[in-house]
Amino acid sequence: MTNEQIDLRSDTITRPVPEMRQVMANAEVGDDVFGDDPTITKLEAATAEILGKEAAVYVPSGTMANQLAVRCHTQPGDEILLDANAHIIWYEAGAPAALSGASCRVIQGTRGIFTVDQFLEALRPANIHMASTRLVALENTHNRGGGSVWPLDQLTDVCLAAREKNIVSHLDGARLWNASIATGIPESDYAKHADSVSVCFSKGLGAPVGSVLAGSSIFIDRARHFRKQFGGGMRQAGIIAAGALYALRHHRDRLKEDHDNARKLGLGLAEVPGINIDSDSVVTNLVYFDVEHMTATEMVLKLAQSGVLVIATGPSTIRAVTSLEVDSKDIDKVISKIGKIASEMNE
Ligand code: TLP
Repeated sequence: MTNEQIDLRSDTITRPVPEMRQVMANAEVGDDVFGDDPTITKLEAATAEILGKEAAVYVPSGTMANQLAVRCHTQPGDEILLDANAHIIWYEAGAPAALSGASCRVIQGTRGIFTVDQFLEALRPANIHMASTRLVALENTHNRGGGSVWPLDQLTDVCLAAREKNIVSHLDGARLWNASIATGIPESDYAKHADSVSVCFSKGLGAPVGSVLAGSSIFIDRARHFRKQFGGGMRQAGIIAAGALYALRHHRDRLKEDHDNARKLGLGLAEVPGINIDSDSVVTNLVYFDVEHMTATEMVLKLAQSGVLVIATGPSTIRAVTSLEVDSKDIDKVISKIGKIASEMNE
């Protein structure tokens, strides 16, 4: 990656800042499979506290955190209910079926968010022919929903209705930090009625590796067993956990900058002929827009030639993600480069 490039492919591209690298280099470590890594223990405790949960376990990725939740909450043959655009369905390589023998049934939410009525309507009657719905999974913020944020009441209603129906709930909070910064609602309020919650340090928070899964102590003990089974037991991983701990302490508040930059990009793109975007829909750090007169892939290639990296998420849809790797001046450049390409296509 050259310095001239502006990388908006994801917030996963964020690299550790010098202070973070310093604390990583100096981290106290031990064998975490034996429970001996003090830095990991500290990270797990700090994260559990922020989320208001009894316990937490550090894992290599958001995917593993979600899939441990699926594995712990379901038996082979069980069914998971989730929004049709959920990360668990789109980007986790078919893991519920492969690793847990669980099937997914989708609810057509709006920007990734569904109502308690939609949830209740999706429930199956008790009948020997049917799969048992065991788990409902929610995502906040919602990635393919455009970084949308669940209204707290709506999320709470779904979790409580699920509990009443003897269905457990999991919150994919890879970007829960962004939801909290956008609304001022603490992470623990979003997590309160979910049986488990996963959060990532390697996205907007800027740590190089890692996620945490949190829940009750009994649930986390089970998750530790399956983490080992999935090959996610790490040894002196305090080195990377130190980066996550640094991110937790120092990088949450600065997510507001990413949101401001995303909003600026959304507003700027709304003025570009040939680009379709509802700029009001940009509420966190993810910006989705549609191109006219060309395919998304063509736009992605032309932008890459001009030093701007984004990804196509549909035939005419593009995602751009702001992070600590880009600043407000970069956003001006991106708007003008997209404007130039779009106007050449309109000619
Ligand atoms: N999302 C990545 C890609 O996988 C698409 C990205 O660039 O946005 N939950 C949500 C909501 C996510 O957005 C992601 C990562 C994950 C889970 C998985 O995290 P990792 O990549 O650490 O397995």
